[in-house]
Amino acid sequence: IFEYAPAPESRDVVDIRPSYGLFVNGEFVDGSGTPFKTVNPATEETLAEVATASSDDVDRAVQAARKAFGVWSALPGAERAKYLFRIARIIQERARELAVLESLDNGKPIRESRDVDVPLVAAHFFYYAGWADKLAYAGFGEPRPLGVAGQVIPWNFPLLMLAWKIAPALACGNTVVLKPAETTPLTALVFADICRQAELPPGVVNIVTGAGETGAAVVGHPDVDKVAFTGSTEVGRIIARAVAGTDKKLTLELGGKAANIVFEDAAVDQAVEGIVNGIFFNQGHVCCAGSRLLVQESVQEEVLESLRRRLSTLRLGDPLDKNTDIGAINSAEQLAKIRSLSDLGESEGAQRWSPACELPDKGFWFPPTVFTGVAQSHSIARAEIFGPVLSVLTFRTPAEAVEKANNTPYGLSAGIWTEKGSRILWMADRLRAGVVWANTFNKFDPASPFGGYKESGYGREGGLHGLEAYLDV
Ligand code: TXE
Repeated sequence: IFEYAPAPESRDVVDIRPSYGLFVNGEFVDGSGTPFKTVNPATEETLAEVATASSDDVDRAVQAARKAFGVWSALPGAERAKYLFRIARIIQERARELAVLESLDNGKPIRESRDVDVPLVAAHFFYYAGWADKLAYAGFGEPRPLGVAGQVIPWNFPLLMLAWKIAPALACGNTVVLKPAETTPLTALVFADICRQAELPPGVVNIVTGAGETGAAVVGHPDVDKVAFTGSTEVGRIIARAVAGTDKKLTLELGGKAANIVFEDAAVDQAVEGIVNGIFFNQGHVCCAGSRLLVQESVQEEVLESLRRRLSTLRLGDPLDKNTDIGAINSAEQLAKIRSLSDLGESEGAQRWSPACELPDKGFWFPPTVFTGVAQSHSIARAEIFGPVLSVLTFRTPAEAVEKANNTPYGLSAGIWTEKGSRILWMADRLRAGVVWANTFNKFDPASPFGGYKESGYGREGGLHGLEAYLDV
């Protein structure tokens, strides 16, 4: 499963067309809304013009999915599995193209899109292909697909979020209308081409591009049976309201403000790697990012000193350079949000530090940033910044660590660094988070369920639990 494509050297491996249409009923078609531009956030150059789906276009996509549902849901699971395996293999074959395009449209380092995103995308299709013919043995009684799934995804892991949503939906026999984020639509459209290449029956997967209005049209369409959303808590609330009082099923995966908790007995070098990976992976555009470091007071100085040294070795720059650790911020809007929350952190009294690092003239960039002297009441300890910004707090006892870690409206993930196994279990029992990592962070596996407590949403994606969202029992 984890066969990597050779390292991509340049953007020559992708053939970006000047304009892209919607993917409806197995074909690329024009949209009736005003097209929008998608830009490379590292250079601000326009990559392509992309169609906007109006509510009529969304209606056509939903009708295509409805029609395809009859055929797709009637196929034996083993037949659906063949398509999913085929899609997974084509993703591997086209891995270089997908990784380069993902880095161009999103700004993430190629090392991440090549070694993390794209292999995980293929792994999710392999994993759910394996379930397609075993649902009846998995404790679901007589499992029945729900119908048409309307799925709206964000820009931080464009292809991976698509895989999390489409792979389980198809394995269970549902059909899909998916809307990618407006700043990162391109890999979803290449995925549409992969569906064609795999000869997936027309209408089983439909991709409608556009902004929030297009997403609202998908969510609000009366013939959509299930809504799955990943994105901001604000939009999650709007969607929950739109779905309330209908018979649609809903899963939400929203924001986070995870605590990464380092005890005095932790292996410091390993913990520092985990802190760096926790908040600087993907420029911190990660819903489960370890954005709050809780470090035990007795080792605070040692950990911070080692963290500063490590951060001074990170390389920020061209996402397509294989040596780059930190790429571009996805959009001007996101950069403005990161800047304003960081400025607020400073004005509220926390101390700001970044390693010496030159930012390119063009594009959207923000240096890795660490705030110390952060109090729980500070905005940077509460709000999801969704950028490369770490807020450091301290604790003395395990009980205080639990209390501080849980002092957030979110509950998506948490990390624990300690050599004591009993402490890991004690902490994991008390942390109100859907995922708790021990001596690692941001580790994903298609067999593991992922999802939040509290304002981080509800429902699980991944693993056996990820199937529940797409089945009636
Ligand atoms: O998210 P939005 P944005 C958080 C993060 C970030 C903030 C804003 O803190 O800074 O949200 O990001 C579609 N009906 N996360 O503005 O708006 C939209 O087109 C239906 C956390 O990008 O929630 C896009 O496809 N759909 C997060 C998707 O929703 C609507 C990932 C997400 O966009 C809609 C991203 C509407 N009314 C941001 N309005 C995570 N949990 O990983 C917008 N959309």
